Amino acid sequence: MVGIIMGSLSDRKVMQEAADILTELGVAYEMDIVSAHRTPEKMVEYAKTARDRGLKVIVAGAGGAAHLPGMVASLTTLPVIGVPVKSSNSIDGWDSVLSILQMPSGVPVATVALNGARNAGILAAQIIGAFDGAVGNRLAAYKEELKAKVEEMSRDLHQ
Ligand code: RP5
Repeated sequence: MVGIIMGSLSDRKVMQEAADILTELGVAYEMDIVSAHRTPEKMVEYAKTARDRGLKVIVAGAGGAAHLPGMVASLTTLPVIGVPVKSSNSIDGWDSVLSILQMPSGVPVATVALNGARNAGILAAQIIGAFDGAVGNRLAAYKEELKAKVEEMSRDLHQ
């Protein structure tokens, strides 16, 4: 249901967090390495066939001159969530953030925080959960867990 792609195997550690939360929320995903600059034909093929292959949302992560999310968004009508990855050669990650965030009008990429793959996974699940009741219910339970943790912190503070 969710396609997770990344520009390099070096992005895997960050992008695995999207996969892990999707597993927790019971949302199926596939994962692949697709590079905008090094495998452009694969990127075009991936984006153009994504809808017909049954994907509903694409989570795309890349670092540096991170063109993968934006180029994929230009080739599909599926929602694309972009994860700026702070790669080893990056200028503090600003290169990744700005190249994913600053899309032209008409070609949106829902950009999460630097290395924010977990939020990308949650957002992907929320898009699916808008139409899938079971996923929606699991998300509601997840939000309750978040709430319970903060309430516990508050209790600890006042003890
Ligand atoms: C980008 O360049 C990748 O997304 C990765 O974040 C970065 C470095 O790639 P490698 O040199 O590790 O393959 O294309």
